Amino acid sequence: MLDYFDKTRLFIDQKLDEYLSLKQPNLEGLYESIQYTLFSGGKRIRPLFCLIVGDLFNLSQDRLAPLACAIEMIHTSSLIMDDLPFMDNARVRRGKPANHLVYGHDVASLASIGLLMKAYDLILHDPQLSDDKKVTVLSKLTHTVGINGMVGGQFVDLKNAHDAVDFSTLEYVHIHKTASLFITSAETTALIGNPSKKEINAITSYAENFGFAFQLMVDLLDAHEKPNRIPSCGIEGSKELVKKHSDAALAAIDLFDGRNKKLLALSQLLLNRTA
Ligand code: GRG
Repeated sequence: MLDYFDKTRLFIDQKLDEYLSLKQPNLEGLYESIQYTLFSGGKRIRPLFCLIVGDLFNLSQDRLAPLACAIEMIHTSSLIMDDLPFMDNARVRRGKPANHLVYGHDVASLASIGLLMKAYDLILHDPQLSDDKKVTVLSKLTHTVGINGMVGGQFVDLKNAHDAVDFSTLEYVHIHKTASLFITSAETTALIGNPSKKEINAITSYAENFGFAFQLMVDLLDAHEKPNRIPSCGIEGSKELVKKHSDAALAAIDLFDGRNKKLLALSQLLLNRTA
């Protein structure tokens, strides 16, 4: 299974490289900044998620490449913006200096917006998607990034950055900032495969629970730096919550019995991480 993940990551990297190769010499510095964060060792979970869900609906990796890469571009765009001094003010991302410390705040901001727009552009120009599907996918993506999605989640997170937050605020932040992009990765992919109502509900429930558990895990791993992001139930309570939501995620995909091994493996891989 690890072999499958590695090969699929390689495929995603090749496609990202293809979609974002420099074509105009005067934009060299902008492309460098984009590529710096896009190829700095991200785990590629969201595009992997797309391709694995696509497998359930017999959608080939080639067919899903634009969507999978668009979602990784949105994710990368959000990381570059999140690290800026007026946001999370992070100096390090994936063990390397944050984008703005290498390329400046001006270029990093443009790289973030450029990547976001490139994501939408990829979907708009995907020759394998019908116009109807393009509208469905784009409306889900724009909603996910927008005020009632990642932007809203980030806003609530920033405004409570120095306080211990109650559980419903934490839940709002986790669902909007993090789980929403997982949910949309899974839902948009499934929608391309014309799922039944039961199938789409199962996929959504998996992604929602997985995304929530994933952010709780990230916060547990970061507990020494950001202790106020641990729910009031404490470290042990938080670990139980991770277990509860990962169990719920796995239960949701029982429906795909026999075909859900990759989704099971992906959750195990991520929820058992120690770094
Ligand atoms: C410009 C798209 C966009 C959004 C604006 C800045 C912002 C609003 C939202 C920030 C959202 C954010 C940074 C969420 C954190 C999500 C998260 C858990 C990131 C880490 O994900 P991994 O572990 O990262 O998948 P890698 O490094 O593997 O790619």
